[in-house]
Amino acid sequence: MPTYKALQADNGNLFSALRAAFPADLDATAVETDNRLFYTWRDLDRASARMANLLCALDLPEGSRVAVQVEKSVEALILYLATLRAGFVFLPLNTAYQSAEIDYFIGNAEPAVVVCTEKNFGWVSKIAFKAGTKHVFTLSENITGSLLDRASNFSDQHDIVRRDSGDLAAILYTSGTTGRSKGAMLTHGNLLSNALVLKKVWEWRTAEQGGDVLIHALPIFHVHGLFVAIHGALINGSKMIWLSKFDPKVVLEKMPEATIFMGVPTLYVRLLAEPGLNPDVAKNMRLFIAGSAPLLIETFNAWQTRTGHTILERYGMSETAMLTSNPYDPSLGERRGGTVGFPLPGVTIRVQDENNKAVPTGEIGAIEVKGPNVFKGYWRMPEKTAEEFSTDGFFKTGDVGKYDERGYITIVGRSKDLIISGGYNVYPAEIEGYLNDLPGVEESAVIGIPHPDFGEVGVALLIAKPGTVLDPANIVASMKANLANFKVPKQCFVIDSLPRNTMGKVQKNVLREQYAKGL
Ligand code: MLC
Ligand code: AMP
Repeated sequence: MPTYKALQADNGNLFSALRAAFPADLDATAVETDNRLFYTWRDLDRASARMANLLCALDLPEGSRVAVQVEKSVEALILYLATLRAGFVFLPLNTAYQSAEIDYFIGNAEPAVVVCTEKNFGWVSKIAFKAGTKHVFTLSENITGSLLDRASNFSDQHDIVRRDSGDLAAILYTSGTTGRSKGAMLTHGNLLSNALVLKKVWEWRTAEQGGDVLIHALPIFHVHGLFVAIHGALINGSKMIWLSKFDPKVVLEKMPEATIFMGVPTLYVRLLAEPGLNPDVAKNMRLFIAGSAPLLIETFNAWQTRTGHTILERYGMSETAMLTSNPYDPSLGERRGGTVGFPLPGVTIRVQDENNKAVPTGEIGAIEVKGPNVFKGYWRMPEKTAEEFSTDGFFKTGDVGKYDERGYITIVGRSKDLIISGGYNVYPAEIEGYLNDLPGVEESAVIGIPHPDFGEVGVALLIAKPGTVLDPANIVASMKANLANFKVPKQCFVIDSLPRNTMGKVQKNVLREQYAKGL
């Protein structure tokens, strides 16, 4: 009888590769949760089969999007796997998004299926049905909801739907410096190539090699928690300790049972604030990985002192998954704090000047990338896609950096006007657009300033219309009611005028200097 691996080998569906990597012992624990639930590999297989059968029974057109805004749970992970295995396109949405934001994403992506929490069903389903979505299911973190009820009627056997590596697997929305959010279209091949390359360079250990155990403490609606962490564990048949929410005390409690941890810099800052962080608690750990935002050298050094481990920093983005990594294997070089390491095998990175010529080593320029990990383009935005690629096919990341003489890359800034706060991206243009539409606001500028916990946070500067008095507290309340909470600037000041250059452009660098110590 042909083996499972042989049967699936010629299927480009990412789930096929993940499933083939499940360990031989399907009754071993695949996921353990913070409330002591244990899911075996067989559970993941059967539950994703049931959900995939449900999705397939809906008779959806090929390429249908499944938009999901639910709290983190193992069932949400199973929904992701089921969407892949049924051959549809997964569209994860941050749980902080409010109705205007969800209205845009659903209107733009036109998903055939929307899954939301039971609590939000009223307003989300209204938006979805208005946009033409036929099926709205619920899924709540306490393992209830119509999705699970309906799926329970289906078989737990399912043949993985065939997909080519160039077919879409996911759309991740990422905002732009101007205009609305863009959906980055990632293929099965993009995601699989990245998972395989990270397996190799981070030397993940399969069950047969003693097995890695990952503490999964990140949200699962962005590249870091959804792809890097989940694919990393699954493609190695490694167990995950699944935390519904990041809590430094729980991470420390679980650390002795784990070997790998991944976090945005804020997670490391918060762990360092715990007196219980010491070499003993981290003695079974093999690897600490950081990314999504710049890791301060102070954090990198403090981690070494407190745990004896050197954090491995890597760099990526929604459009490309992971691009670079510091070396895991010391024979390839040390992990250099303040750098994001070398381009991953198969990924080409160049640093260009404003005339599109490569800058010499050590000089700063625009980071551009080419490789099997680079996305297919922005959903229904061919012109925007064309703008973001060079004529010879490199994607323009919007990050600014340099190579050193040993080939390490350092990111020194961004040409895109973007604030990265606690690992979440906040686009000033979006917040300014909202503020400028408020009554009494003449104009506004949103800037990022350094913050000890979130790395960077937003500050809003407002100019009132003549004869109007603006109340910053009311403005903050209005933003909180309408925007995802992490986007709301931590402070709001009403000032007389914005500094401008001779071209009339607001000088955000001047404002940043002025307000750097604002909090
Ligand atoms: C929460 N708050 C934030 C915030 N997170 N403010 C600014 N920036 C953030 N990131 C605010 C809320 O608005 C709220 O304020 C208050 O903090 C408490 O909210 P909370 O939800 O209880 O916060 P907490 O659980 O402490 O969350 C902090 C966090 C979280 C760091 C754990 O932000 C997080 O999980 N970040 C990880 C993001 C991530 O996964 N990024 C990967 C992107 S992928 P108020 O005023 O409303 O009470 C990517 C590519 C790559 O970039 O390379 O990986
Ligand atoms: P996103 O679009 O949410 O995926 O965010 C991607 C952006 O996060 C990148 O373009 C970088 O600006 C930033 N980023 C990711 N990893 C790092 C890192 N290690 N250091 C600095 N910036 C990073």
